[in-house]
Amino acid sequence: MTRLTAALVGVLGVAAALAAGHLVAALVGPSASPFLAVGNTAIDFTPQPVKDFAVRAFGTHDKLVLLLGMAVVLLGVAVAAGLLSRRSPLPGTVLAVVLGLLGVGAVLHRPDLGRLGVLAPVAALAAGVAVFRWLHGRAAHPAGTADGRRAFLVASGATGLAALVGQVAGGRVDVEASRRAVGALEPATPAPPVPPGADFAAEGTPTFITPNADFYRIDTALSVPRVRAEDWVLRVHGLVDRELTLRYDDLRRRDLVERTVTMVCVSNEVGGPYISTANFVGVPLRDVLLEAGVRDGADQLFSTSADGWTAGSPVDVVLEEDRGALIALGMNGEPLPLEHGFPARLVVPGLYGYVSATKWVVDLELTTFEARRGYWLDRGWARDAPVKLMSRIDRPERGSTVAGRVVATGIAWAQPTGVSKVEVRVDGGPWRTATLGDDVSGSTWRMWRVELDLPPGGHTIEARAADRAGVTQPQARVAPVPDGATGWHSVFFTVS
Ligand SMILES: Nc1nc2c(c(=O)[nH]1)N[C@H]1C(S)=C(S)[C@@H](COP(=O)(O)O)O[C@H]1N2
Ligand SMILES: [Mo]
Repeated sequence: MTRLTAALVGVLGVAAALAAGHLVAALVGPSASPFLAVGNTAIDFTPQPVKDFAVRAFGTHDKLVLLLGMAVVLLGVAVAAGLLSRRSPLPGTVLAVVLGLLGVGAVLHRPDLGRLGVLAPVAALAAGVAVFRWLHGRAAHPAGTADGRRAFLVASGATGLAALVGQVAGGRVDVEASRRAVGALEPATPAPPVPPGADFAAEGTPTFITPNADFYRIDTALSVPRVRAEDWVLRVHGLVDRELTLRYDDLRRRDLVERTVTMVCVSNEVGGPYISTANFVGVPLRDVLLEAGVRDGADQLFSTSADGWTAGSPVDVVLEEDRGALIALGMNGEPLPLEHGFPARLVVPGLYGYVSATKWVVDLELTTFEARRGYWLDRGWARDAPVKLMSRIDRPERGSTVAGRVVATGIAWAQPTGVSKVEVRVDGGPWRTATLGDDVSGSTWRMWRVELDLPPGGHTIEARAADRAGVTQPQARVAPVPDGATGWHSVFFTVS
């Protein structure tokens, strides 16, 4: 057998294994797909500093980088398995079994899969071993003859095609069709329109409402959970007077409300990009919890996603009438995009996403902070995580050169009370009060703008915000871990 043939046999064996696993996973739970299960488990086991590094280095592409890395390693293993097996199929068979068992282990480790999930990597193992041995037999046996070569080529082609079909067919839980069928979610109570003076987008701030395609995205999901609206069920249970089981239609038939809310990630650095604003449409979370009847002693609302991710929010916060916490179904005039939690997610203004904003939410348990711990709590992050008072400078940009008069703009946020003032200073000089954009609500960011006359040369601009309670944003720099960054954003730029 030539080296090339041997490598091809190895690669096709692995392709067949992945495709078979993927196909079976479509039936027993998409995250059982062996490649994804191994990837997800790798994420769970990755040490926190490495995760932080990956997010810093690759931003929201961190997961793509992981998948590509795994694909390269797997390709290497497949080629090696083929090359080692030129004389006998034994080494490749052993490797296939080891890889399969790795998949079984990964699936067993997933919190979101029942025992049936194991069928996917078992199918992968069986298909991998069978196809590898079959192709090996074709390649080794009638070596050299034209007929033998043709038979091997046909067999390889058929395997490649079958693997492709398995991979494509496995991915098709038709959640896109389900989302299209949901159609428009008309709120009975729309959000007040955002006044045109709310942002300074022409001068460098973000638009007040972030388009869905630009909304920041943070989650641990390697593949987006694919839950169809018609299959979705939300269970409300635990320390309640009566358990509720809510279906999508139960919720969408209610009077929906629309609220403009700014969401922030706790891992946002001072000056960072992980903040966005949308019009969310949904059902007040408070109403649903009051229907269930929250018992005394329940201090935590523990929410679980379809992929097993969990978050714990303070019950008193989510029950506040003015807080406006939602079970959201829609975002900016559409059903939630898949990456932002379709069919349903939680949105709680003023709490960082990791303690409140569960996407693909399927379970709400009223419990205590003693009894259960959300996903990020055992990974170094705090239990209590209200969003911190913060401001960011968007213009001038770091390191830029500005000609003539400088228009500085930016954003500030202080959920749920709202921003009352933003001040800027240049080169440590006196503070100047910026003009604020029109106010939308305490649950959203507030944009600011100030014109500065500066001499040519290098300058450093700093900003600080104050909230409606009169608290001023603290100067001291604190890193995001464990409960959010603080400190004044400062930007160095040059006037020409
Ligand atoms: N199921 C699930 N929900 C999740 C997360 C997650 O990893 N899984 N991440 C949370 C975090 S840390 C943040 S900041 C917000 C981000 O929501 P977005 O991706 O829609 O911006 O979602 C939250 N909800
Ligand atoms: Mo986050």
